[in-house]
Amino acid sequence: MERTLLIIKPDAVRANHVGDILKIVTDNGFAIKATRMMRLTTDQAGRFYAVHKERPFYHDLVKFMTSGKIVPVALECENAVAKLREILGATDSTKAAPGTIRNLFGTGLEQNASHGSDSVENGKIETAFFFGEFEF
Ligand code: FUP
Repeated sequence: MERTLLIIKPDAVRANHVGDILKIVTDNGFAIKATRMMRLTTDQAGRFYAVHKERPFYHDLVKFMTSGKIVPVALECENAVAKLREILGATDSTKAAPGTIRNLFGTGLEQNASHGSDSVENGKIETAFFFGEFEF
């Protein structure tokens, strides 16, 4: 069974959309394997987004991701990585297809309500970033 990481970002947690987003995810056939609510430190957010370190938006992204609590969620289903990205919609919420999570709950490119792993390998790495094997 493929594993992927969903993060409900600070904008969506602040707006009280955690329940709405989890319902969409489970209605689409995903099993929730592990979750928690937490606030990332600057160091943790910087490490999570290390691949974007040289990009101009990195500093603001880390600031946003540490601006409030997040809800990381380890999900499993067949084709979990591609399927989650499909129901999240385009990275820029203003361009996300109607009915997708970013369309419904995001407001922009940075404040896009959610993160989904972008490859099967990153699905494994990112779920392991937040959850130990004993939590599965
Ligand atoms: P995604 O894989 O959909 O999360 O998108 P990217 O890896 O391209 O971007 C990572 C995060 O950086 C996204 F959540 C949005 C944010 N971002 C910006 O804030 N500004 C940009 O110009 C590009 C991306």
